[in-house]
Amino acid sequence: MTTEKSKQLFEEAKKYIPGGVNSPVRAFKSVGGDPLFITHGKGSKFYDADGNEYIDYIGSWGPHLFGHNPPFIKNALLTAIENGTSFGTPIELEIIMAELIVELVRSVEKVRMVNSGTEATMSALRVARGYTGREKFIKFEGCYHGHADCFLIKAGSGALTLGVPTSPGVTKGNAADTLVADYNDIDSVKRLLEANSGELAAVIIEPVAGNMGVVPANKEFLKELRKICSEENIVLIFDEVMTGFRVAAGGAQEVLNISPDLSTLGKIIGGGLPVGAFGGKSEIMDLIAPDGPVYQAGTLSGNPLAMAAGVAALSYIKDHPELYDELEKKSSYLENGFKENLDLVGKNYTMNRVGSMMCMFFAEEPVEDFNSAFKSDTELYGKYYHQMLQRGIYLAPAQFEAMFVSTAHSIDDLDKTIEAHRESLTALL
Ligand code: KE4
Repeated sequence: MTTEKSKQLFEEAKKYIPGGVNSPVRAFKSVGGDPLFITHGKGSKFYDADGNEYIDYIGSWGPHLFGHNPPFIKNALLTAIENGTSFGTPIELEIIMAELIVELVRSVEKVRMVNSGTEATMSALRVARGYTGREKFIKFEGCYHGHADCFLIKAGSGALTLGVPTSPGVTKGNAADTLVADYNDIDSVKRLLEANSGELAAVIIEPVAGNMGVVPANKEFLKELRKICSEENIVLIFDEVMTGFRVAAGGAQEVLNISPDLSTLGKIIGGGLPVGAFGGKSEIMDLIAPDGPVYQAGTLSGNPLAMAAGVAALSYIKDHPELYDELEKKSSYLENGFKENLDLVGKNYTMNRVGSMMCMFFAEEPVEDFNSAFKSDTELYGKYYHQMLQRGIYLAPAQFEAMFVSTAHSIDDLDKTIEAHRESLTALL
């Protein structure tokens, strides 16, 4: 299998684009080799510039719950484009989108559309600060909430993969208001609370962490976190950019039966187009301009094309709640196939899965927080990655990410993936 065309394109890209990519985690830095340039996707598969076919498990890092280019999203876009691309005015589709989010995500009473997950989390934190009049907030080591300065402190995903969890360029002043606790460790939260009494505006957390690999939050831990935030009038923000509409129609908060004060959303709600959103209690959201003093804005927020794709995606979810049963069956099938392979090669690598987001860690201890995730053998992951790629399986090019199963993945795809997994481990170990 040649990837010569991708190599040529990558050399060309590096002349004009930092690192040759528009998002670092795509660059294959942690797994080695050159990234593949993809030309098109259909269903569970996409194809590189040399014509190689891959069963795709990144799904654009989460958006493709239904696989690549599902007809109902493509047709919605083709219809919308006939009317133009953007007006910078209110459009009816924004109302339909907001109604769908309010209907499907139990804690959201009002919602503002933005253009990325980063915009969603930075805006949610700003309104939490405006609402409480406080400045400090708590995040958790290994969680990733996008690349706003205040979140690039001990962050996950690409920041962790590239070894810069705390990025240069983030000022001391900014970092001073970011307090970092340990995931699944309520005592670490209580210590920060005690040391910063009355100064905390918010706690932001991925209710299922997907940016240090997949690490589910312990339900008791989250319930205690909810209790503390309610008692201390701290705004609890669930960052559901990845988990929203992924682990359930109502996100992780539906599965956990815990309601945050604010939720941030992205990925799936754009149907593959750039969309983010933040929403929650009206008493908080009503503080946002133009009715309230907390400023937040966006030229292309609520863009007609993005809304058309997002409304198509969320309408499909609303009309087909059974899709989550299908995803659970397929994801469990894949997980069990991987576990059988691990038994075959005599390895007890940790498999974490929540619904259709899953991760195999090259670590034989349980992975419940950043420190245990960080013990993974990332060098071995890199070798495994290329073994799978050579067999036509495209995983996240980094250990500290998630793999996603879509409704488009067939049992035949899963069987091929399980076989490639078995062959790859056998070749490596
Ligand atoms: P974006 O700004 O990349 O749209 O969203 C940031 C974000 C916020 N919150 C969570 C929980 C997220 O997972 C993300 C983005 N996820 C990564 C994948 N781990 C995006 C991939 C990338 O950086 O290219």
